[in-house]
Amino acid sequence: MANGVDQVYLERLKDAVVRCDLDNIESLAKSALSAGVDPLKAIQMGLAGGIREVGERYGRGEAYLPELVMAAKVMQTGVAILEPHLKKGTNIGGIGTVVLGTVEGDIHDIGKSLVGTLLGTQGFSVVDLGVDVSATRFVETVEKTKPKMLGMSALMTTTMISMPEVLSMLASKGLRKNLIVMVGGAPTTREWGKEIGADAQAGDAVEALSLAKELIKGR
Ligand code: B1M
Repeated sequence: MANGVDQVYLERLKDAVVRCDLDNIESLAKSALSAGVDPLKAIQMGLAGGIREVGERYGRGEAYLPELVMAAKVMQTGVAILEPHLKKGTNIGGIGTVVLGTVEGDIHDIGKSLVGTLLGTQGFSVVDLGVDVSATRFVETVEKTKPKMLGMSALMTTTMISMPEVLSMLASKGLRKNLIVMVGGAPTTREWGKEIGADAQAGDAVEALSLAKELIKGR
């Protein structure tokens, strides 16, 4: 739950993304930190709320691509100020390696990067392959780095369909058995995760972190 001061900042951050206010986002994010707003809350409930709103407008044809690009830039600028202040755990890098990437044909990286950052602050060693990652590259990286978990992100209904391809390529190379596979991104669901044979699907970065910890503990 957000208190009154938090609520004011969360609204302002959200509003700054919706209005594409690149000039003031840095100072606003810094003021939110000085006022004691939790940086994760500021990202998830403030900035991300704004980008979702712009995305919905875009989906309804009420906003255009340049606005989407600009709003994403505002969000990324805010995230860059807030991220270094995310609370860190004590076991940095010690829990195990996670290979992470956005699937082929998809260049959305804000949510995936947030998942990576959060895992990184809480003890995972993260190999972030970036965006537009081919199935072959995912599989080769798993082969090389032997991670405990592979995480795939997709933001589009048209790109999430490459997730099962990665899973079957992993299986055919005998790499699936000891690997936890997590999928995520706005169009993915629990049902989708089950259908394609992933071990987990997470709706946001906080859930991704707790599921990853739980699954790794259970191995
Ligand atoms: Co794009 N875009 N976009 N876009 N964009 C969507 C996804 C869309 C739903 C907008 C809409 O129409 N309403 C739509 C997809 C429709 C579909 O499904 N087919 C869309 C489209 C169509 C496009 C283009 C095709 C537009 C065009 O060029 N005509 C194009 C695609 C290019 C490509 O990929 N090939 C495009 C481009 C862009 C921008 C570059 C402008 C920008 C991305 C900038 C960037 O990432 N660097 C952008 C943005 C910003 C969006 C929306 C508005 C917001 C995405 C975002 O950053 N959210 C998006 C609408 C939406 O999602 N509602 C939209 C904030 C972020 C914190 O949340 O990414 O959901 P999210 O991540 C969350 C969870 O999903 C979860 O945790 C994260 C943090 O809490 N999660 C995981 C994510 N990955 C996970 C992995 C896990 C676990 C959890 O485990 C591994």
